[in-house]
Amino acid sequence: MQMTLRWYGSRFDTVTLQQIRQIPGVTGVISTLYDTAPGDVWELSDILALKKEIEDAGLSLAGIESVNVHDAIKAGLFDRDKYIDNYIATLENLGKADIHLVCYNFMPVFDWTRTELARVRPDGSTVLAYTQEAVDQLNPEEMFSSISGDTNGTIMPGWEPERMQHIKELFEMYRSVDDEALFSNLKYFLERIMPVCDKYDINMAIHPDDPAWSVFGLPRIIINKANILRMMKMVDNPHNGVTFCSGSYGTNLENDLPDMIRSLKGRIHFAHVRNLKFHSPTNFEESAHLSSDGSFDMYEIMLALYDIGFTGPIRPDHGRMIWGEVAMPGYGLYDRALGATYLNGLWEAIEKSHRK
Ligand SMILES: [Mn+2]
Repeated sequence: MQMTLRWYGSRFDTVTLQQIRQIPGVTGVISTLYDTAPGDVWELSDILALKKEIEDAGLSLAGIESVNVHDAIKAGLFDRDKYIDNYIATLENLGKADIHLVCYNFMPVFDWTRTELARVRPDGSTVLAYTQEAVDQLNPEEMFSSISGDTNGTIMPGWEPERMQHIKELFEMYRSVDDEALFSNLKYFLERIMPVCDKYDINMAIHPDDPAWSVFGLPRIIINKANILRMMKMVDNPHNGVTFCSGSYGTNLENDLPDMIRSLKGRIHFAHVRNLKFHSPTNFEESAHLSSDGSFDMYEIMLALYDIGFTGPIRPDHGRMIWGEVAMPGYGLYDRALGATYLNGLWEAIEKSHRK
């Protein structure tokens, strides 16, 4: 296991590499070329420059989150092959730069959905939160404008203003795409990219849909154990793997997180570990990482990762906004640093108790 933090690049992130370097036990970052659009080919020189900047700061570039998949691929449009060719060219360049992990998602239109970006908790910290009741009262365009005032001046991944201007067209694109069609479009994409992944040993790690159910009538497939096992089997290659995100699969309380982890042995290439606090099955907020602050048993989650011999990068994913920090919601320095330290503590305890 390698503890990492997500980092958006020096032009976009409020957190610096020097700060990340000082968090004990964090040895790498997960980054991206944040100013590329889905469908663009990533230039090798840009990838190498990003890698060098990170390594010069004493950290490693442990993987990419994300190389986004163009909507034409997800919706299975007539021109999808052009975008898949570009995706393959990007993977080829990442492989040449000795990068072997790519996180992506296959969610139509939105990367993720929250109804509040700064819900105030009793201790005064603020967190991202979701209530189904709020979603049911909004249309998708209102959803964007309702949260866009709370981003602290940052651009949130998947909610880029340019994209949201075309939201009606995006919904139109997916009108005839149901879960089965989305599965088959994912299979087509994976079958085409597996040869380049085999050549460069690149682990593809699909991120679950968040929340793990359909919103605004859009299809959603990466939501539970049955679907993710189906996905593994439909393109049965170890490079076709997953990002296990406890906070995303955990949105559905019927998902047994440790059991899911154990069923995915060998196919979890990347882990996001964070906690949620539920007020009802459809009203939750992102809590601190500690088990006692949320609804999940974080020890059992880390133990399951240990038991399957997980060796990939892990990150504390989102954190609360605390101590007056102003940053991208979920991506401040302080609470993610506390989360990384806590998860490292759990891991050390698990490791040592197994050695005895
Ligand atoms: Mn995640």
